[in-house]
Amino acid sequence: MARAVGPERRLLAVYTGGTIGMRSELGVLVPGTGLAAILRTLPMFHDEEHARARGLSEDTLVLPPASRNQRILYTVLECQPLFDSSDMTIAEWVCLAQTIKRHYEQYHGFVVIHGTDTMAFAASMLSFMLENLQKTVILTGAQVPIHALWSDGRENLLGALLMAGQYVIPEVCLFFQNQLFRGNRATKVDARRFAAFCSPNLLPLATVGADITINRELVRKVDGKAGLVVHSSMEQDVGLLRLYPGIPAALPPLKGVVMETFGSGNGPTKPDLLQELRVATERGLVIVNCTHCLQGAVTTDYAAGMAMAGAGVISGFDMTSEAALAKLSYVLGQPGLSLDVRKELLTKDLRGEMTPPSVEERRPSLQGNTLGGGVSWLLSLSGSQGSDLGLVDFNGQTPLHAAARGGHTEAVTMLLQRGVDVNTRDTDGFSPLLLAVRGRTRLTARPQPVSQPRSAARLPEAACLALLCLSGASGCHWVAAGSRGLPVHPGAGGSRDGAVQPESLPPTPCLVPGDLALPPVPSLGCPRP
Ligand code: ASN
Repeated sequence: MARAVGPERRLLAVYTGGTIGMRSELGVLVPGTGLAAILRTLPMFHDEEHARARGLSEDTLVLPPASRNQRILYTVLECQPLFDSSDMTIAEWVCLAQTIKRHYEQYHGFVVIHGTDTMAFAASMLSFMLENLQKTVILTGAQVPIHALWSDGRENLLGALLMAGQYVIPEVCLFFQNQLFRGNRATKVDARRFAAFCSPNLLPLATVGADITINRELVRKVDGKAGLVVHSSMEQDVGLLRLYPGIPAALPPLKGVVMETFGSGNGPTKPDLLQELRVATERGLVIVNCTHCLQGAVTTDYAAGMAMAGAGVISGFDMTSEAALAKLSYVLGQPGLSLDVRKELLTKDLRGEMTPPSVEERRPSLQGNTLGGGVSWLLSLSGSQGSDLGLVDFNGQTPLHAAARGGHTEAVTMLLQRGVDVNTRDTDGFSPLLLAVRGRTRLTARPQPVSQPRSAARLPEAACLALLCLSGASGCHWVAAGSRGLPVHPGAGGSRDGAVQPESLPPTPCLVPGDLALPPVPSLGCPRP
């Protein structure tokens, strides 16, 4: 390790994508172009006056002086396409290594701007690909886009440029939140906090505060005469297998799988992978998404996370993989539940094992198959003695309100069979039946596209009918649906014992309460259907 000398230090900043340059599109974060243009407008990243006086070319940016007699000049090389790093593979990292090799003689050091989700993989890969490295290579990125008011991107990128410009640390490093780690010792531990990385088994190579402290004895020594070798022939057919208790020698067809994903639950958006996941989940395989980070939760903030939800993968929120495996085993082992109810159970906190997002925090998700909190609460109780299915929450709602409102037929059926009162009014005066009818009204008001899966389109109706069939709708004054423009359901048949199938319902017309105008649905503490 040496302090870099010379009046000008030239760096190449290779921008591969990641949150640092992302923008929001349709409510999810996607890679954004034009990072150099943004940096040019930020005085901490570019001294235009100096650039003009010095006659620097258009593509060269220059930092304000960090020391009296040294300037750091840098060029941003923007990759095409840009990636959410969840989509990076060994092939992209080989290209990155070759890019560094191609520009090796022109620059004093290299900064790689990369998404955080797979940054530790990238840094590790590069450390093996780049042999006899004599120059500093630093990967960095951000948890929040650089153009946001409160972003870690500015500090991280500036720190990486300063470290690569001022010091010769001949290693592949990762700079995040004022710490310079050896790249192949770092791991992403937090999906949200700015201190996203740690190096559990090696102290940082450097720490930046008011002063920069370099752990000199940790920095690897180099053979000054050897030239850089890039190892491009990396085997791609390698995998990562986490053992779990009871793993069999040959994997049987599984019913449930915990999938460890990157950061906030992101994964590759390769169509073939997503298609396989979709086919598997549609066949009935239950896949729970857990982040490999120690802290943070699975969200649908990124397009790469939304894709997982779209493939039918269930969010494990902030569950550990250990808890998710145990929960899968428990939920799939319960007799007599439908697949939908099992999936709903997995999204609920049953034993304090996870923190599902509050209603306000919930983003519209492609999963759209969530019961209200009341049902998980019910189901967590239903196996134990002393459960009271008629308990209400602070809105005066029973689990049946949540199930009816969400149109979850099986849950409605089960609750009614266990005697939960269909006429209990919540604090806004709604009974479960009214909520189910209302759900159906809203659905039928908007014609569903023909391609809409039948089950999704029919659930509220089925729940409504289940309520009517199983409760007998006694004690209320009802008028036929026709008066409110609701179609009459033509089904036939039904059962008190099993789940009600939309096809096998009795010829009960779908009814609405005649003496009630339908007020707006109040906030129920559960997601809207
Ligand atoms: N999903 C992003 C990425 O890895 C996460 C980030 O950069 N903070 O590209």
